[in-house]
Amino acid sequence: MIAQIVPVLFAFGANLGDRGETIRAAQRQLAQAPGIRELRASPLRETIALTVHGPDPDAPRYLNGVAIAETAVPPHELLDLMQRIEAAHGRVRDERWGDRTLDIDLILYGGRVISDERLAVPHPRAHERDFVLAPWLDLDPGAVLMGHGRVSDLLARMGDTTRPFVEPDADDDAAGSRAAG
Ligand code: A4P
Ligand code: MG
Repeated sequence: MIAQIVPVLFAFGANLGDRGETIRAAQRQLAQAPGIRELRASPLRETIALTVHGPDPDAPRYLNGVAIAETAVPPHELLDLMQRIEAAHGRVRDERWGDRTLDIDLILYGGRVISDERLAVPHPRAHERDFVLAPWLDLDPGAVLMGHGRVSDLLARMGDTTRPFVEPDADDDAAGSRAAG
């Protein structure tokens, strides 16, 4: 059987280490993986940590972003790949919703509904999370979340507590040497 190519949506979160660099590196690794193409990543946003006790303004802030791509990789193989990339960036799993160097979630896999012991897609909590919806809206102002409607409406209803994040410019060194010269 020839695998079908489907659009997918990934979400990324990090609140330990060099958050932005980790997320960008993970996105490059996904983009270069066999069977994944056309990856387009959102701007990153700075967000308040949501813990099992609720939002915690004293916990290290997260950077969050999303990326869309096209793939023929089956969903559970994609999850394996995501978890290998998390592990390569030092992800440790101890407490649920605990601090982490990198979390990659699969929000959508084409129009598929998956619910088993390893994978729930569409991601069951995406619709109530500004840190997923806001960067998605940055990337795609017309975005629609399967089963929940327009992302702009969802976000307007819940309120957006995220903040744009200005990433260090990759050309900083060049700019610095220009300024110095
Ligand atoms: N799993 C099931 N469905 C999926 C999916 N669609 N994508 C399973 C990825 N994984 C999925 O995940 C636990 C298990 O979920 C995996 O083994 C996989 O088989 P995990 O990454 O080990 O643990 P987790 O992320 O702590 O758990 P959970 O419940 O998935 O967390 P959430 O709901 O993703 O929330 N606050 C801010 N500001 N920003 C964040 O990004 N993220 C979380 C994690 C909490 N607070 C946050 C943020
Ligand atoms: Mg996760």
